[in-house]
Amino acid sequence: MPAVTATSAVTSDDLRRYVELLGHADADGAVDLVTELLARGVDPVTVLLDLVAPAQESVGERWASGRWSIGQEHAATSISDQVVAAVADRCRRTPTRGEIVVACVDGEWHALPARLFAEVIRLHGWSVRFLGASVPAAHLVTYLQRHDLRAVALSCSVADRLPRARRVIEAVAMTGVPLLAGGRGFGPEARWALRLGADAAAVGAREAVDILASWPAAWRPHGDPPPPVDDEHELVARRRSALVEAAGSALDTGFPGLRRSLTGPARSTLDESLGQLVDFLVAALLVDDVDLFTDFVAWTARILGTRDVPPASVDAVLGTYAAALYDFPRAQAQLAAGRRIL
Ligand code: B12
Repeated sequence: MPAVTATSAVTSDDLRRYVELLGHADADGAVDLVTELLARGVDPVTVLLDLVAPAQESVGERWASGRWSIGQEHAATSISDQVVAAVADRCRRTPTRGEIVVACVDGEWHALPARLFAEVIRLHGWSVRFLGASVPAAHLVTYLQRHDLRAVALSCSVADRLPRARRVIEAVAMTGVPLLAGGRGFGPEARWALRLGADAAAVGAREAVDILASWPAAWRPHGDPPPPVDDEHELVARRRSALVEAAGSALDTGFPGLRRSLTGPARSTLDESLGQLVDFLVAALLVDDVDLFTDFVAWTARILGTRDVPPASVDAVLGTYAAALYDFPRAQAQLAAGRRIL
């Protein structure tokens, strides 16, 4: 392996400059910066994974801590999208391997992580058809029937989409086309993807490149996934609206004036979190992993905390859900674990 020289890596100064340009919504400046890096000899995959991806993480952190508005985050992401397109344009490759379709799970709007992954594998010689955000299972299946593709790469960034990911994975399995699943929504080491029946899984694009190179040897060809433990996830999902309504009333009773006192974005973050807590509970029940739920509870408390919403209100919401779901033993256990970490 050749030694990495100072000029062939992305430096912390490059990253700082790039995030600053995103903060100023300076698209030309951002494209100029990556053009400069490519001219300096930085590998395009390094630009994508060591500049654009960590910068986007930092964008997420700034939004989470309330330092950046949603508008700033949207502007930054749109610029990173332009930057990825610019890298793709300046670094074209003649495909030497098969054709792969990359799509996001139905309801998953994080297209940029999937796009980064798609460009990385394209730079490694794969021919890529990129279908973008939120592709419903039926449309994906129709597409597979019309094109002769080597594999499907399914992207999921947020774990509350796992029930839909399961439907997509099951539908693709019927077509016989192998499916590689990836993205942070599939959990640590993408373990929930295998639980839902994916043939192979990876969190990051770099490991996925190795997995694709080893295709099909390292893949689990349509092995039957273990069935869900029971149907609690479906029964809880059906009660979503009633649960959210009960939680809203509990907040208004237990924390009078709280919701009215919040500004627009903080208020909508709190209101959305009521449904998201149910969605993550459903996903955690589906893959039977309490960490999925407790991690989200901790995340919610942190996000709401930076928006002046007390953690006790999250506890009150979980308490309301626990009372309403008294006859669901696994949901009870998850909710109790969620309340313990608050
Ligand atoms: C931009 C952004 C958005 C944009 C997305 C626009 C777009 N074009 O992508 C919009 C505004 C739509 C959005 C919406 C939401 N977002 Co958002 N978003 C982000 C942000 C800031 C950047 C995303 C990004 O570009 N990441 C790029 C890199 C960093 O992602 P990556 O996962 O490392 O990508 C690699 C791997 O995942 C892998 N990979 C990806 N796909 C695949 C596929 C395969 C097969 C393989 C093998 C690998 C692979 O390859 C990539 C390169 O290595 C992230 C912050 C973050 N840390 O990512 C939050 C973040 C993901 N969002 C978050 C949230 C909560 C939401 C919302 C729920 C907010 C809301 N209240 O509405 C919604 C959900 C929408 C939905 N249902 O999908 C949270 C998730 C928290 C959690 N606990 O899960 C994050 C982490 C923000 C935060 N810091 O808290 N978001």
